[in-house]
Amino acid sequence: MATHPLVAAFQQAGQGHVFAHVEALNSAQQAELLADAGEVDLAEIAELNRTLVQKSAAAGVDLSDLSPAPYEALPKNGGNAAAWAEAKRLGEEALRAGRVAAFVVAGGQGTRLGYDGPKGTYPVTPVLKKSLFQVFAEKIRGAGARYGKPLHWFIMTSHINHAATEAFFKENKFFGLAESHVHFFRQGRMPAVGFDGKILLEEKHRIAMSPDGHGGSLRALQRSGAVDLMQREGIDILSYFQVDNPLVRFIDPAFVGWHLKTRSEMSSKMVPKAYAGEKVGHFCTQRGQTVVIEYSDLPKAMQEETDASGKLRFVAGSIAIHLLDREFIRRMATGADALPFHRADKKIPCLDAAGNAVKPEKANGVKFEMFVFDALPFAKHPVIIETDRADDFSPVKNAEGVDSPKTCAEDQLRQFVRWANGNGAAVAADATGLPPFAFEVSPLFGYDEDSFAVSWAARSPKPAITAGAVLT
Ligand code: UD2
Repeated sequence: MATHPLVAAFQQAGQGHVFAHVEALNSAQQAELLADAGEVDLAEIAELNRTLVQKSAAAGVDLSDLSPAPYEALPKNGGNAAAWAEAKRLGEEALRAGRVAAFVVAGGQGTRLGYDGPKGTYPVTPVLKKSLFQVFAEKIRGAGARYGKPLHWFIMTSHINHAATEAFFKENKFFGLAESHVHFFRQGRMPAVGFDGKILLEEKHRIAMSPDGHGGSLRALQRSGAVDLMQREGIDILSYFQVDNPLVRFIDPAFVGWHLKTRSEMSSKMVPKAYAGEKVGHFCTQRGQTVVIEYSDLPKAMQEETDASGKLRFVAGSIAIHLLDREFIRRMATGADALPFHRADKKIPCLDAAGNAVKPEKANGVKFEMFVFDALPFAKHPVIIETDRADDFSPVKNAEGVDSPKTCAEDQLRQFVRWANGNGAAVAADATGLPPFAFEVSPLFGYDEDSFAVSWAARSPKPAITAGAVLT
């Protein structure tokens, strides 16, 4: 073992301590440690130590020359109605041609929600308590039926939840989707380091490794063969969304159309921020490029800055909904351009030099993550479009309060009421649009305003909307 080339490489890189306890390990454990070590790019870690770890925590984010990014406003907010209609037409054509696939990033740990299990298995709908994964699966089925082309769905997991995610789909018979159209792949991992740059051990036979951030999806898509599969299937647009947001319209013809007509390599949806300090990224322009500055990196004064009319200046919030061009993904994954890493200081359970377990009270090390929105500056012609928050964004992030299961279920209900009442139903609702009882619309009945209207028109008599009703 002492002569293994990996051990020598770690020693040479000043990381030899990773193998300090190797003599106490049995052969299976030694193999596990070697497998972990084999995943580590020592040159990359050395570079990150130099550029991120040995600097102050705030270093690394360039805030110079920032201005608010332009975006295509919705027609009701002054946008060009004819251009939006044309975009929708183009997007529908692309969907009918099967050029779009869905892609959810579901590798995160979901610690804030305090839920043990893959976040996609979390129950969210108001009556049937369908899981997030079921909601997405049924939206995909609904869209496949509407456009006459079953969509492919890519699901990125991490080493922490991969097996449990696959098992959940199997148990639920893929929620009626063809198994051949659902593709799971695991994202990459990065080792955590102490503030001294030394790689941390989780156990004597295990390096403290964590998912490499949702930006890791670009290289994982390429590595897993997803990009090649897209090419074989004639898919050139990947619709990216997060696992925590059941409202997301990831099959949105107008969005696809804007992406196509501007020849964009990466497109994003924005909502005007609900309040200055909302925890979303900010779309900005920096020396001619589109960038996203995360809420934690934009100084409070800039978050709160207003223009002459009193409106927030940096108003465009990123809700993590993007379209990615297939060949752009390939280029980002294999070419010279690479996403930067961000540093996150965390409490990382680990072993001390003597091999004793440490449960830190405060941050004791650094995790490295890539963010997918950092691809925007590399994309040609990126376009940002406005969307209605009520129709695209109500994530489940916290157990209580904002962005909780309660607010998310209420936002789903408000959406169902808008759809129903927009088609002549007369569901009572309070001033915020919330009905006095829970009911539910299956995505198979309607997954957006248009598909709902089609199903509603086809029904005679019209479905009764009462407490506990499920439109399916
Ligand atoms: C993200 C955005 C924020 C805003 C918000 C909207 C970042 C850094 N911030 O904040 O700007 O758009 O979402 O809801 O993205 N994930 C992986 N692998 C990883 C890490 C995360 O798949 O290694 C997935 C995770 O499963 C989830 C998504 O990425 O679907 C977002 O992760 P988060 O909950 O850490 O992001 P959040 O809420 O801090």
